[in-house]
Amino acid sequence: KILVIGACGQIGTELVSALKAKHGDEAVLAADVRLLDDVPFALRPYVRLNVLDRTELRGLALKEKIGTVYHLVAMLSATGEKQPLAAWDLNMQGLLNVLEIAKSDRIRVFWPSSIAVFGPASPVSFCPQHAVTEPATVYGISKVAGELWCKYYHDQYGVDVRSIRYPGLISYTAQPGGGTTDYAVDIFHQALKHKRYQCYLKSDTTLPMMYMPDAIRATLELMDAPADRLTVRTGYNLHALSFTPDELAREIQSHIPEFKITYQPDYRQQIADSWPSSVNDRDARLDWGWQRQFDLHAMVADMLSHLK
Ligand code: VAH
Repeated sequence: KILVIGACGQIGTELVSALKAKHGDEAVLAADVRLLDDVPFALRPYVRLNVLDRTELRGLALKEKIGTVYHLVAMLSATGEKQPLAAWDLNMQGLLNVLEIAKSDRIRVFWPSSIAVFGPASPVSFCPQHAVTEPATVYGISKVAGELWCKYYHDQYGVDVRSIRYPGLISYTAQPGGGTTDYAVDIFHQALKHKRYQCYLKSDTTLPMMYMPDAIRATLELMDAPADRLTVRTGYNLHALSFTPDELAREIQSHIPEFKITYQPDYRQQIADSWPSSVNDRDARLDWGWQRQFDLHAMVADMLSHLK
C-alpha cells in the first residue's frame, strides 16, 4: 500500500488522485495533521498522522503494510523565514523519521526537494545539477540537508529514496501555502474574481516554474524508473518553464484583456532574488526520459479553463 504524508497540501492533493488512478482507490492511504472531518472525500481513505511521532508513524506503516511513502510535509520558503527553527524541526525530523522506517521496514520513499537548494553563489541560468548550493533560506537549508540525508540512507543502508528539485508549482486544485512562488497561482484567482492583482515580486523576476500535471507525471516516472538508471540520489533538477510576473500577466491578458497587475515587492523579493532563473535538467532527461509538456501558453489556458 502507498502512504502519502502531507496529503492535504498543494502537491499531496494531486498526488493522491494520480496514485489512485494508477493503483486503485484502496491502494493509497492519505495522511496529514488535519482532523478527518476537515478533509475532502477525495482524500479518503485518510488517517490523521503526526509525522514527528516516529512510533505513531512506524505503527501505522506496519499495520497498513506500507511499501512506499510519498513524504510531502514541509514548511515552505516564505513561512520558514518567519519561524526558522520550527521550519527546520518539521522539515528535517519528519524526513528522518520517514527514512528510519524506510531503513527498518524496507519501504521506498519519494521526497520533494526544491530549486531553493540553490543560492546567490549558484549560476543564475541553467543552473547545473551539481552546482554549489548555498541557500539563503531556512527552507533551502533544510532541502540541502534533506537531500544529503536521502543520499546517505541510500548509499549506507540501501534505502530506495528518490527526489526531485521542484520549481514553483502551479495548480488549480489545492492552493500552495507559504511559498515565494505562490503569486503564480493566486494571480489566476484574482484575475478571474477582480480582474486585477497586486504582485509581491518585481515585474522582471524570472523564476523556474512548472504546471502541476507535469510535476505529478515526473514524480510517477521517476518512481517507476529502474533503480540502476538513476545517477542522482540527492534531488533531480527539473526544468519546465521560466517566466516573470510580467510575462505571466501578459499571457493572462490575452484571455482577460482588462486584467491589470500592479507591483508591491515585499520580503519575498529577496528570497526570489537568491534563486536561479532556470536549471539544467540534463540528468533527468538522460536517466529517465524527463520531458516537459506544458509551456506557458498551454498552462495559462488550462488553468483558466478549470477556474472559470
Ligand atoms: C516555495 N513553492 O515557493 C515553493 C518552492 C521553488 C519554490 O520551493 O517555497
